[in-house]
Amino acid sequence: MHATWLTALIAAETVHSLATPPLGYDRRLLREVFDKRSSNESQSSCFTAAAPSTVAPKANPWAPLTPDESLSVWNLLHDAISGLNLTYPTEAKLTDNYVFWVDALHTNKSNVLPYIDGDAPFPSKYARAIIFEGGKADPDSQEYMIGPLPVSEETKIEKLDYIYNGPSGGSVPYNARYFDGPRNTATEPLIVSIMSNISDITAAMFQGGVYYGSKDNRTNLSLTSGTPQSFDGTTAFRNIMFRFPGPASYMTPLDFFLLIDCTGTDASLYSLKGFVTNEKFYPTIADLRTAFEAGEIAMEYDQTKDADWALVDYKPELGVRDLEERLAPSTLELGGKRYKLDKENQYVEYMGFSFYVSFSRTLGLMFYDIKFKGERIMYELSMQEATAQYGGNQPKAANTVYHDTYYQLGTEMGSLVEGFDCPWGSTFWNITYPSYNTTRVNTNSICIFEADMNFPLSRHRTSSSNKFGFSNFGTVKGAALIVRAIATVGNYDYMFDYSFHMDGSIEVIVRASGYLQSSFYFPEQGKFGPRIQQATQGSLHDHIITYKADFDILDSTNSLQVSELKAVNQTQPWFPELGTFEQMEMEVYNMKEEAQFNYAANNQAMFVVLNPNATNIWGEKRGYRIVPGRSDIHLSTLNSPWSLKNSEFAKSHLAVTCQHDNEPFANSVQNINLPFTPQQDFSKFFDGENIDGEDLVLWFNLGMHHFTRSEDVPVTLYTEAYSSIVFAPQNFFDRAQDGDLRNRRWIQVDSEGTLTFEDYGIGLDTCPIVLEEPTALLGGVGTL
Ligand SMILES: *[C@@H]1O[C@H](CO)[C@@H](O)[C@H](O)[C@H]1NC(C)=O
Ligand SMILES: *[C@@H]1O[C@H](CO)[C@@H](O)[C@H](O)[C@H]1NC(C)=O
Ligand SMILES: *[C@@H]1O[C@H](CO)[C@@H](O)[C@H](O)[C@H]1NC(C)=O
Ligand SMILES: *[C@@H]1O[C@H](CO)[C@@H](O)[C@H](O)[C@H]1NC(C)=O
Ligand SMILES: *[C@@H]1O[C@H](CO)[C@@H](O)[C@H](O)[C@H]1NC(C)=O
Ligand SMILES: *[C@@H]1O[C@H](CO)[C@@H](O)[C@H](O)[C@H]1NC(C)=O
Ligand SMILES: *[C@@H]1O[C@H](CO)[C@@H](O)[C@H](O)[C@H]1NC(C)=O
Ligand SMILES: *[C@@H]1O[C@H](CO)[C@@H](O)[C@H](O)[C@H]1NC(C)=O
Ligand SMILES: *[C@@H]1O[C@H](CO)[C@@H](O)[C@H](O)[C@H]1NC(C)=O
Ligand SMILES: *[C@@H]1O[C@H](CO)[C@@H](O)[C@H](O)[C@H]1NC(C)=O
Ligand SMILES: [Cu+2]
Repeated sequence: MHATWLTALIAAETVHSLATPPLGYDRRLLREVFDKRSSNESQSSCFTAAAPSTVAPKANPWAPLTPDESLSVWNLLHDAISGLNLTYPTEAKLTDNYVFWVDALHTNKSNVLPYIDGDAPFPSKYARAIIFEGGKADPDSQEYMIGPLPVSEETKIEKLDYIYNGPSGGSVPYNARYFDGPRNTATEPLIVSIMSNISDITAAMFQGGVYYGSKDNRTNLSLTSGTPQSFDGTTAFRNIMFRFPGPASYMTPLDFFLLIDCTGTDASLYSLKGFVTNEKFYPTIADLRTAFEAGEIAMEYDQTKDADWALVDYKPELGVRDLEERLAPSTLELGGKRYKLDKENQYVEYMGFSFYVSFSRTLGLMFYDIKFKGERIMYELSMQEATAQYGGNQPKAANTVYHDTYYQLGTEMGSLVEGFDCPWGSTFWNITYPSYNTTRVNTNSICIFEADMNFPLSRHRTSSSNKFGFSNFGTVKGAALIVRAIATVGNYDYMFDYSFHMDGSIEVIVRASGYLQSSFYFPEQGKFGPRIQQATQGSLHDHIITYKADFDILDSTNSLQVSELKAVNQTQPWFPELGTFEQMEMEVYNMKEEAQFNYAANNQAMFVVLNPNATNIWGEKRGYRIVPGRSDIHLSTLNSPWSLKNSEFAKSHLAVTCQHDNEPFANSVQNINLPFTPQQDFSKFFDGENIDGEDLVLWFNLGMHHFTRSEDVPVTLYTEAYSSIVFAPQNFFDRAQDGDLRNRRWIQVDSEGTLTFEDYGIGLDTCPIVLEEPTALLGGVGTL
């Protein structure tokens, strides 16, 4: 490899950079642009040599549905013999039965283990389908399981109740079900009639802004309403906020809210609950008009109509930075890819690690059977929910709690830009999921790459009195394999990273960028966030990202050991002058029962998942430690009505339960509209079961308290908005797993003072200085 070649390559990459995709893009169009671009890239990039292939030991039993499977499930559901009486979704009305979505059903662990660890047959595959049943006398949303697949005489359609612990299993009351297109459409006439009536008022308040309906060409306000839209499924409501439309409408909110009741499937019964503006409530149009005519309603600040300030494009007016025209440093897998893939089975091998990848339309990436050097560490590692809860003295912020699985977070994982979202030369995988009777492809939406950690994994220089000041000097390269996807769910771009480190540790990281859901600025509302634009306040909120880690340290018999650091007063006879003195010691015990718990104050407790029946060579129990990282938090409010009992998983740092086939998920995807009567109540998992020496599951939260700032404009920055956790071997091995790595340097000085430099044949050919002149580079002890 030569420097000139590298320079030429970098120049080529610059030329091939992708133009900014058009705003307000059609997703299909964007996909085409990306596809064309990636095929051009594969002709020109020098780093696209595919990863070596491998063959998974077993076919992937967690795989998503294939296009054939999902089409046959779709056809079966729509066949008259199913008795489901389904209408094609794009033609459906509220009072029809139609499919919301279809996905693979989570495979029971009890069926998988005998297959992956033994000779049992491939576990039967099932689909799950959520069907909106507006055609029933008591309309609801009902979930079904369909299997076994492929569809045959034996395939049954059964109600899927067993994964939920709420009162009605897989049934969600109509008023709490996902607020989809038909429900939106049903509320439109009421909204239009109200807003047309007061168009003179909104025009006076908001620079001519009016709403006559989303399709009316006079309309120049847009609207949004968040969740929850029901508390218990008996009623439904929309707390609507108006904004200026455009690509950055999240950043141009208006101080005008319309609250409506939209209970039931008969839209003629929907009604006005009132208006809110300037922190006052007006129950009727007449009340609003009276206040308006009395001059009590006027805006102190104008919202910006042109939101160019909120776009992530080049802003030359910010100035020029010296040398910034040069290409920034990049991770390049210069030595060739060091991981192997079985693409068909979505199976990965890297530096002793092996694991399967799967995908769910709601949860996104999932990892199964994570092993290191052939020994199982985790059965499953998956994201379970991305919650965000806001605060503010107006209906939208106060009312907003998001569960992003409700919006099918997985399907929002979109194309990644090579060289920016992921390093040049990364492996890109597609995501596929059923969409009605077809299968949709999000191209290049998962990337896999090995990255330089840019710090050594380990290093030491032993001191000596010789002229170099050391006798031995070892340093080991730090690298990790990262699997990444970015889901743009409405305003936010959540980046999910799963890192597999050389020493056997596993790191989970989530980052957030994208638009704030902001509010209209009021000078006295600083307690809900700062002013970030002329008329915009960044709304205070929490992000809580819940994950499941089904540890199987060697096997499914595990315990959760706590080592609490205690300050104790004691005496030591050889220090008589001290009498009683304080020092620390560990109190070590296993947790006995399922529990939701927090990290100890000052992190003075270590939590280790271990196998009570396996010891290392030193007789210590083999385990993995839970190492808290950045911003491992839980929700700030534990008793808010908007997240009362449907967000229990977000209310502690950690939780541990016994693994059960009927408790695969922390949440249900339509739980958001049921805070009082959840379909899935995570707190019910904790029913006193013993966890000591059982198959246990660790649930953990990452996130951040989003103290918004003007630097959230145009979008939140990944540098600050991130959270992480590490799972690190704790007496799992007999010693650190770095001794077997040849990507290291070992420098010795013998008794004659001769220095030798060992590189194990591994180096960067374009930078040979170290090999030629080690003494010059190392220097030694000297005086100036
Ligand atoms: C791909 O390369 C061809 C040939 O150089 C060029 O005509 C085409 O515009 C490129 N497409 C994109 C999307 O860059
Ligand atoms: C099927 O659903 C439609 C509404 O989509 C309804 O009019 C019809 O009565 C239903 N048929 C049966 C047999 O339930
Ligand atoms: C507007 O609303 C007022 C108060 O509800 C009502 O009296 C009036 O008839 C409405 N006007 C129109 C044009 O709908
Ligand atoms: C809305 O449209 C009207 C009529 O074209 C125009 O006068 C007004 O400036 C527009 N207001 C906004 C906020 O776009
Ligand atoms: C809006 O629609 C009306 C009726 O369809 C049409 O007459 C009018 O020209 C349109 N106005 C604009 C600005 O497009
Ligand atoms: C991703 O999907 C595109 C379009 O269907 C296809 O051309 C491409 O080969 C797929 N890529 C991978 C890695 O499977
Ligand atoms: C999907 O359904 C639509 C509407 O019924 C039909 O027009 C289309 O042919 C179907 N496609 C497939 C692949 O079955
Ligand atoms: C140790 O003893 C000192 C002096 O009595 C006391 O102040 C301190 O709180 C004790 N520490 C602990 C951990 O009990
Ligand atoms: C595992 O250890 C537990 C307690 O440490 C013990 O009760 C149990 O019998 C052991 N199981 C096996 C299979 O060795
Ligand atoms: C999975 O396990 C649950 C709970 O034991 C059971 O009800 C369900 O039928 C199983 N599902 C399949 C597909 O075997
Ligand atoms: Cu945020």
